[in-house]
Amino acid sequence: MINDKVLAIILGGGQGSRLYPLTEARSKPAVPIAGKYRLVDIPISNCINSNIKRMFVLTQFNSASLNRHIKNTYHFSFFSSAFVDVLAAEQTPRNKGWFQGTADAVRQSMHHFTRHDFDYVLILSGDQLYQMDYELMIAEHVKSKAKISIATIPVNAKDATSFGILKANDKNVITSFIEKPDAGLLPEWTSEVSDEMKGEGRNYLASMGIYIFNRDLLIKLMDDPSTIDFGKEIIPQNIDKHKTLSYQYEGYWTDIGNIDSFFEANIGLTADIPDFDLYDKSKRIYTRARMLPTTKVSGTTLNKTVVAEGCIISAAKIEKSVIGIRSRIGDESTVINTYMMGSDHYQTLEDVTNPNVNSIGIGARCFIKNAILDKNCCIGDDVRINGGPHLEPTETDSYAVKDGIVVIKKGAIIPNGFVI
Ligand code: ADQ
Ligand code: ADP
Repeated sequence: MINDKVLAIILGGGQGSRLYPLTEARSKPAVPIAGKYRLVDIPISNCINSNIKRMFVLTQFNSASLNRHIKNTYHFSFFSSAFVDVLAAEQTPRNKGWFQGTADAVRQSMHHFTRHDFDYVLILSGDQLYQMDYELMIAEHVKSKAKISIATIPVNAKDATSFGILKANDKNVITSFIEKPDAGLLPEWTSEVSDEMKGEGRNYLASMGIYIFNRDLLIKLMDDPSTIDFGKEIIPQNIDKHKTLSYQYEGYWTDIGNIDSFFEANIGLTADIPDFDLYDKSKRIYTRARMLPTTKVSGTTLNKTVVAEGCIISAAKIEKSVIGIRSRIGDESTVINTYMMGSDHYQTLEDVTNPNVNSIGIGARCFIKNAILDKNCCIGDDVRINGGPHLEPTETDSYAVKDGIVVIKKGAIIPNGFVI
């Protein structure tokens, strides 16, 4: 089977601080999403669902929570060749430290890959929300005898400046590529897209940052240490030299690399029919099996809300929110448009009733709107958090405001009556 010849490399994140403060104490792939998953579960699940069984996750630093999550989640049969290995940037006599960019990350880890038997490398981003069958893309790549393939998606002019934009001929071979063009250049970069996409104003073909390379070519390209990034150097420098295919995808796909898009993607799960479908058996998203008890709710009006396992909720109202595992929300509280990640453990009954111990979760009579509450936060009673564009960007020890969204840091203690 062709997929046995594929090695997947998941780019887990650079030094970038776009998801800060969620990445203050953990590496990006370990950031919790959708109430019970981690970012890295998305590309790993897509690989498993596409019958790709060998995966490396490249990360800038070795976080305990990422290793624990991978170790506790992805158990493969003793008789299977499947694995998920985390490779953190390491100091060696040749490499002095951090990965400088995406291509540099792959270059520095090349010696780990070449030990394996493979013909194709599938390179994936670690911060995108989508469900894609890579098997189809690999089949197109092999059929067309391309050396490189790039998954592409039509986008509108507003988004086009944040992506690699390309043009392809009628055989889907890429003829030109520009990384994140200035708005002024856009008129030269429109493509022929389907009527449906045209109707939505999506006239530009963007790179999804998902690449297939033939093994020999990747090894050769990684020999040149001056190339740092795929989007900035490797792709633009090689489309003329090696046949590069555009594999067009029109399903749901979104980049969740910053706080704003991360927040929107999570809250998007509360829609009647979410774009990202967690309820499709054939596209299952895997995560750690935790054996948590059921969620208990009393006296709460829940509207368009997703609640994970093991929660204890007695709030007045929760609306358009994602409530993560083991969350506790107290009497008469209101939570609107909020992603609460939940907690790593339960406190004992004595702790919960002891006024001298901070309770994990949201206390009584709180009002929380437009916020992300990282894990294990202790929000006291009568706290008011009202995020929105009226708030200036700011940061304290316990919270940050980014794009008007209030992010309460992991384990932060917000005292009774506090107002943001
Ligand atoms: P960006 O997303 O801006 O554009 P980049 O910052 O290189 O590109 O990130 C790509 C992926 O690699 C992300 O998952 C990121 O976290 C990870 N990453 C970045 N630096 C890394 C490092 N040093 N070590 C490990 N992982 C790292 C890219 C392409 C565009 C394309 C968009 C689509 O360059 O052409 O349109 O992706 O999202
Ligand atoms: P994150 O990546 O969200 O920061 P971690 O993976 O580091 O989280 O922490 C989650 C793990 O920590 C879980 O395995 C949980 O069992 C454990 N844990 C954290 N704090 C406690 C605690 N106070 N008591 C028991 N277990 C804890």
